[in-house]
Amino acid sequence: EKLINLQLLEKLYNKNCTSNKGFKYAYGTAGFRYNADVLNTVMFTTGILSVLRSIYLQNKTIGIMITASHNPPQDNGVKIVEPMGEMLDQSWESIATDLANSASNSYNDFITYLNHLIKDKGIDLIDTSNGIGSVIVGRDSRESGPRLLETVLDAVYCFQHDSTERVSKILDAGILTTPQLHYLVYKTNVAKTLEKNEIGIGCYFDDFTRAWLDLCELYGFSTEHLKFALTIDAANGVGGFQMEKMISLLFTLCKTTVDGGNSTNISIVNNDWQKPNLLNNKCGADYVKTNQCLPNGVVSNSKFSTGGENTQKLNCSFDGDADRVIFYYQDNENKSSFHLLDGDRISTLFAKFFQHLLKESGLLDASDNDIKVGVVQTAYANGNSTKYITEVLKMDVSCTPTGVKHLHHEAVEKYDIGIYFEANGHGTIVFSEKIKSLVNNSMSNGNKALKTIEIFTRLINRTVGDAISDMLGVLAVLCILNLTPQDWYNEYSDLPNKLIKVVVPDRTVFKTTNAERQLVSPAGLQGKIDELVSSYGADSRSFVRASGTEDAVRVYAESSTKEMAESLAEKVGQLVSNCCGE
Ligand code: G16
Repeated sequence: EKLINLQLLEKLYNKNCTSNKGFKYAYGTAGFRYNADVLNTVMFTTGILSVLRSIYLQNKTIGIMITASHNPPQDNGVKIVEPMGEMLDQSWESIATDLANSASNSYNDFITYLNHLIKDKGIDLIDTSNGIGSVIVGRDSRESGPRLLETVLDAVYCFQHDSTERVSKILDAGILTTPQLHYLVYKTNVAKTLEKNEIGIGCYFDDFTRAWLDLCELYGFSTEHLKFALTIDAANGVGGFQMEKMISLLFTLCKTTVDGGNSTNISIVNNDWQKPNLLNNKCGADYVKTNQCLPNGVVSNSKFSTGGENTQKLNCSFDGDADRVIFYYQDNENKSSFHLLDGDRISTLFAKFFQHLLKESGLLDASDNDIKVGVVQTAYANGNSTKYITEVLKMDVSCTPTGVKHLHHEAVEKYDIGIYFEANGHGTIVFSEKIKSLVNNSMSNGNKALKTIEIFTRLINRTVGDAISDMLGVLAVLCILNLTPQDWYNEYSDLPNKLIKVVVPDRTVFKTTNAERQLVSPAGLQGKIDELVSSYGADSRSFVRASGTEDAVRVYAESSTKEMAESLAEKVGQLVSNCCGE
């Protein structure tokens, strides 16, 4: 009377796991990510793993997001979400890999590893009184999504009690953004402890619109009269139509009439999410960040004329699953007037803002409060952003390897207000329980700064980077501090930089240390890079690391001029290629 129906398991294994036998899977920066044709096996094992993890965690709900985020349309992948909305516990990543690879070998290997896992983790599939597993699955707009979803559903369906016919619970949340799925998982688990029934994605819209409207009321700005004309490039992904819903709600709640959900101030371009082949194609956050130019569909010029008034024009780009956002503007047709406000700039804006709020709030006056505020970055952070935070704002900065899971962990461990953004626009702000209770306990005196911090703990998606919530956060800060996009940009100047991809026969030979800033393998390559970098002068830096989402090695370089940064990246790229050719 075990919870797994073995006959069904074998049948569904044969249906799902035999098309690409022997394929070797590896858990990457954000889950498994490959060409969609080879994903069936790992989708099946991820379904199995998620139910087991749920039972292991006393029936807390686990999330599965089927997405390949910024990758091209033919790819897909899966991210596993923990009960409080974080990325899968890192100690389970190798388990996820081993389970997938055992299934890729043979049914016998799969069953052997599965038994070992169940025994090793002490997962009780006989006495299921604590629960039989609960999973929520969502997907982005890719063509392969429905097929891969079916495989996940097959896997979960194997968990059915022979005698009671109880089946593990799975909620198909449909097409939504990755951060919406994270948030839904978190809210579901909170609701469960409150013994409430199922919760739907409506909670996402309710919570974030409420927070935004609270800020509008507190500061007297409105969605309708933003100081900017904002163009959102939705990368032809799921973020566009979710944003449309959000905008129309914001306007309905503001009780204003809006033509088709759009105001004159906010428009969405690259919103063809129903044409999956256009996804991330010459648009989206990754394209804009890497190429440092406007995406398709966004026109240049910094001014926008509404009713005779000249309004500042600001643009932003989401990525395919809307967990990243970056901003930019361009003064004229000239590409050199393109100004990027990337993840580093979002961090510095929030850092400056919270420093200001804490000062105003009076919380810093009581020395025993000892509030720790800091920024977490990766090696990709522009050298001048780090300098600005430490030298101008005089705040603490930490550096971790690439991957939100690392930054999130560091921010939670080290800070009461931990601001983390990767340069590519992926990030959020985490607030400790301590700061939340300090704020709540002192709020009764009508202090505006305290109220603002309290609202921001609700406006920012606490679980993971979220393009929609981060975008609202940035807009709010610009309104509150009365900053134009130009003011924001002029806080410091970036060191010119260049990011390139080099395709090599085997990227796994590239191993790093020191938060990915130095290579330890292939032997001798770091020495050559160091020598090259030193010939480019004091402001120069370069590093090399294998991507964990694409089959390529990334090379980043910065230097005192654009030409030098580009030349350094190219030469380091050559060193990488040569070293693989030897
Ligand atoms: C994922 C991760 C990010 C990471 C990015 C690129 O983003 O969540 O933390 O920066 O991949 O990683 P890599 O350089 O290893 O390819 P997304 O938005 O693609 O899920």
